[in-house]
Amino acid sequence: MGFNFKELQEVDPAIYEVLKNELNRQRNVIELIASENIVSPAVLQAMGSWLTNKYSEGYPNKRYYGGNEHVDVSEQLAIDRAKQLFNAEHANVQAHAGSQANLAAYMSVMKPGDTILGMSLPHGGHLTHGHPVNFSGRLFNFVHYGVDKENEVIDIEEVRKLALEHKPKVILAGASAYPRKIDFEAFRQIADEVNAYLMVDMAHIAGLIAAKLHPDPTPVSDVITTTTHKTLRGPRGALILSKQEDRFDKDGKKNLAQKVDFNVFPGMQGGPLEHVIAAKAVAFKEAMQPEFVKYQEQVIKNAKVLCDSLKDYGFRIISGGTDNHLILIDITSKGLTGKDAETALDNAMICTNKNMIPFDQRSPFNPSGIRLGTPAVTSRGMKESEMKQIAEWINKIIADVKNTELQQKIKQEVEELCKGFPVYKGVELE
Ligand code: DSN
Repeated sequence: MGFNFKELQEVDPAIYEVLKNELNRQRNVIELIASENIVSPAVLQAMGSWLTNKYSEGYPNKRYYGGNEHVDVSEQLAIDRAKQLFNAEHANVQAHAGSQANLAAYMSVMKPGDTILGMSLPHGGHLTHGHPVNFSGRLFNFVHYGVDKENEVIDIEEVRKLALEHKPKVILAGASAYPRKIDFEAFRQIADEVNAYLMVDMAHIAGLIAAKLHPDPTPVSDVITTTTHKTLRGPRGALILSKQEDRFDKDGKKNLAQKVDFNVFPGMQGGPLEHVIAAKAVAFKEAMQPEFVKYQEQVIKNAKVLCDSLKDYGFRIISGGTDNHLILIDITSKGLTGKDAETALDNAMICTNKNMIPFDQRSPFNPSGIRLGTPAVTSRGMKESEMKQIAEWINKIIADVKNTELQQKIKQEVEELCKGFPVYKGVELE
């Protein structure tokens, strides 16, 4: 892999040191954070390029600055590939991150103060799905649905009941800690019953959807947001897809696609990150290859094996299993809190994150759960046998959580395993 950091080493040894240390960390860690992944060298090269020098406010062929003839090509490729990958009518590739994508999408289908029905954060939703501390909860009137207390799966009857009661302008489907398939068609039916837009935030599962391994939100949604760096395995950033037509404003000055573009720029953002947009184009191309489908199949297989092995060790799994890339564990079933478990696993270089679980009695700073995911370990080439090994390590650490000697011993075993699955082979930082 062709990367040379000589100039950086000379100009800024402190930052060079951070890059070196972080590469070593990524090489020696079992990365189970469900929202992380490892991008390809091609994505890294596009992102770490001189395209960052260009100002290109506006859209391809309609810019406020000169000299955009080349970034017009990369941005148009990103748009066309995103549309092709998800079979969407319109794509905006400029959103800097998932939060910005969600704000632009909200502003395209609502006005501040309007009512929107989304999934609550402790039940698997996201901060930008109406949490009171976030812009979303401050600007819009969010009503929240959750999962059923018994089976911990989205309670679609509750969604219908709340929709009929509150008559939201928008219904939002999508989650950041939900291990089951989402039935977008059922959400569409409810949206139709109450004359609402359907918005989907598919950030976690975009890669699975691109590989056709999860129900597809595109035919039934008005607007879809996603980050590009999770299962989709692109650069850190976001994407908005939409229908051309606005179903409730057919004769308006702008159609829905135009509203989305307007709300990203000039509505919310300034200059687009053209180096990141070029890297998104590369990632979308990679996601169209047959190997990408095989990768996503393995992500799901790995999650199932990891989940089943943990279940066999007596862990309580939220909803009893997983259909996607992530597993949510009620770690109080082992007499621990999410924070204790995260710290102990971290000590052995097994990286997870503490997470709220549905109906959590604890606080977000020390919740009852941990969330695990398989996108990053699968990108390294790990398969079912490694998942069984990881589950065994997790079980040993959690069973004897204060045993720092054991954590150090497992850390060495983790390092040994990681050597067989190199990250950015050939990049050597002294
Ligand atoms: N922070 C992301 C996650 O971990 O799911 C969501 O934004």
